[in-house]
Amino acid sequence: MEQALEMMLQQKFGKSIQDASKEEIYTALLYVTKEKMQGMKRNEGNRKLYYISAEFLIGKLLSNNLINLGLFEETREVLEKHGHSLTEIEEIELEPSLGNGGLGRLAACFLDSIATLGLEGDGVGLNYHDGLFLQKFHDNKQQEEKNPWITADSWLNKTDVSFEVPFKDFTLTSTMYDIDVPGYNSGCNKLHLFDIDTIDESIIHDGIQFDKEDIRKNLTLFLYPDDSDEKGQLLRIYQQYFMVSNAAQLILKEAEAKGINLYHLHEHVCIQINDTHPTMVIPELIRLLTARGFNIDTAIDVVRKTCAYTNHTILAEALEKWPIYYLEKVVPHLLPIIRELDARVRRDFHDERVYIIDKQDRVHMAHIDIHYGYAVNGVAALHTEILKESELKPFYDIYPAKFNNKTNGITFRRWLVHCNHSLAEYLKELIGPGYMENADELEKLLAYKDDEAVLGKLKEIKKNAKVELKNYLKMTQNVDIDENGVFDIQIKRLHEYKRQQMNALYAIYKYKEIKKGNLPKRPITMIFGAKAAPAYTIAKDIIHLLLCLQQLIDNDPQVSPYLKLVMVENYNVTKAEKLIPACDISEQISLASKEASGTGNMKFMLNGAVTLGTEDGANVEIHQLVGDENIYIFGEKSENVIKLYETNGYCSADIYDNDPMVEELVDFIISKDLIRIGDPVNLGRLYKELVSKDWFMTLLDVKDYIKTKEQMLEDYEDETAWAKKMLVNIAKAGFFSSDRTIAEYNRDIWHL
Ligand code: GL4
Repeated sequence: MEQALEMMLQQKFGKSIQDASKEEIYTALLYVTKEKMQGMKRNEGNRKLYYISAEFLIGKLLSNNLINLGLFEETREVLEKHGHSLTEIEEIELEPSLGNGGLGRLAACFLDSIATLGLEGDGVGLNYHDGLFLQKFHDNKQQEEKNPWITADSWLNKTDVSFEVPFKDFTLTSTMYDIDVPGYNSGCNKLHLFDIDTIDESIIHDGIQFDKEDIRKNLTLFLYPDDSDEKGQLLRIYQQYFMVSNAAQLILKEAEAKGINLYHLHEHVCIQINDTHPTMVIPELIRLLTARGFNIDTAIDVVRKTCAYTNHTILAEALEKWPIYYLEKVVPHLLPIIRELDARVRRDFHDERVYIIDKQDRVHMAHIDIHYGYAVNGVAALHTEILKESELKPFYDIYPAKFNNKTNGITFRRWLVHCNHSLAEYLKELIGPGYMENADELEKLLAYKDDEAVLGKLKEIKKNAKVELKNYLKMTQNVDIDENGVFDIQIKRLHEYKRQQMNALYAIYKYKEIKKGNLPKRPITMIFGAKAAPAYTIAKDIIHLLLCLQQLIDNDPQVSPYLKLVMVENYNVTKAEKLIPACDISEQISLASKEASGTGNMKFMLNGAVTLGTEDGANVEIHQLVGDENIYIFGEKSENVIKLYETNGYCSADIYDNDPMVEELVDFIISKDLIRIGDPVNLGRLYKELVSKDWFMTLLDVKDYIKTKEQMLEDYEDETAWAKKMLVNIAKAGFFSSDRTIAEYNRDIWHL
């Protein structure tokens, strides 16, 4: 590495390591790593997977690629020898903001594991120039700015692969960019990101506003552009079709290049449709096959044996339904096929709940996937059960064999080895390096459950991570936190079902307690990180509440020594990597039945945090693995929540009117203290939402939540008992390795 780096620095900048700047060292390392990856063998198999996804939240790549290439340690040492640290060098890299939340990060973890298991599987997505958006706080409110990440020297490799993508009124010519995906001790795959050459970032103004109709200039500017109006929704259809038409053309091109008889395509190709955004790949492939002479029956048959669908949510708003009239405006050539697919469903099943086109002339994308794919999976045991028993029950009744569960996972390369290097090293010392490839070996750690020295060392590692986070927050946001406090962290997209508002009510509770003189035994540091979708009003109101609380607490000398609330700006993968190792209490407090899985919960556990959560998503499986002793569960169970929805049995006003404690907490949102700091419109709207609607039942669980969190804080004071909980959580996290998840996908769905 030292030699390669020296040579690259000479070649690019005519400098030695001694004289080079951090930027130059980063650039040289980037190219050394890229060269190494180019020299790797490609994974190969009899059947190739194409994982199509609107999001790939890959994070910074330097360290991860070095880890997978087996060059991480050596590079660290080389840099240290010359007075640099890899962490510092990596600061130079811009994080590609190609994802929104868990779904996009999952796709990135999957690419890592697919490559690591030596499976031939590429990702296919879009090359958004300005990503999701960059979050700034101003006047205690979220503001959105563009988030450019593509620089002259980047991980993207421009290819000469290009396709013509036909729309109603024009055709676009694509360019394919590739990012290498090296497996850990294994071969290499690729992430293909499609783009067009005519994108024009200069059309962006006032934050993230732009002309939504100028498709040639805007197509790949942003991930999830605002779709609160028709133009925005049409743009999303343009994006989706552009993504899948390129994917389909690439798949056929590669198959033909390999000499595959397209009538046997399914034997050599498998397409994973990640949520409904890539659904149009089904009619598009049928279209392309019929254009190559297939009759429609055969085309449908081959496509059905090629495509599989993952459902990631039961929230209605995320299950896409496009008006036919929109599709007609953008991709009229797909409509005869979609109508044919619907006609076949109507012929075979006399149940309008499973039709593709509904009475209001909307196309249900998930219904296309379920009828015309060969597998449907949920992402955690509870989620899959809910799909089978309620959300998708009519489909499960028709196709029981298609449904299966694949509990999500995370790559330990990024979420342990990279983000918590000292913990990873210590585990290696204790139980050997085997856990890095066989995560179940983490269970060996249980042998040290009563070993004081080991427990002490785990505490020490946690403390160091807290100090690092403290320094990072000081540097980036100029906030001061106390490493001796309990770190209580909720980081995830801002959504009402995730109930950051419930955690805010806890902050209000604690604030009031401290004012009354009931002081906590040690400072409590509550940390939040979350972006709200630009058009999601209540989510932005919740951010406003959190920022106002942060200011209120900071400015109150009676409270601030005991309570701190920090809202991390522009939460992203890089920040998650700093926050997760430092966490004591992992907040996973969604309304039971609503969080399909969650993956942050897994990352926290692996890094020795203890979960405070509802019986929801993968929390259920975490609970089963660690046992009652090592997790804090509260709140209404999912069956009851589902019943409440079915019977309209929940009324937040009843709770508010009859429970003085709840009333007091909620009223504080519109108290003089907060209105003085914040905007009465935002705070008033949120207050009203909670007392008159509360669709995600915050008030139902808030008291149990506060009680359970108080218990947790008390238990934290028994340091040895707490360290044991940390140890058990780490030891039991092996199940959540995405290597396990991907091995299951391959065993049950992909058969690569
Ligand atoms: C999500 C779920 O909300 C989340 O629970 C899950 O972990 C993730 C990956 O399966 O998928 N669904 C959508 S939509 N976005 C998500 O993050």
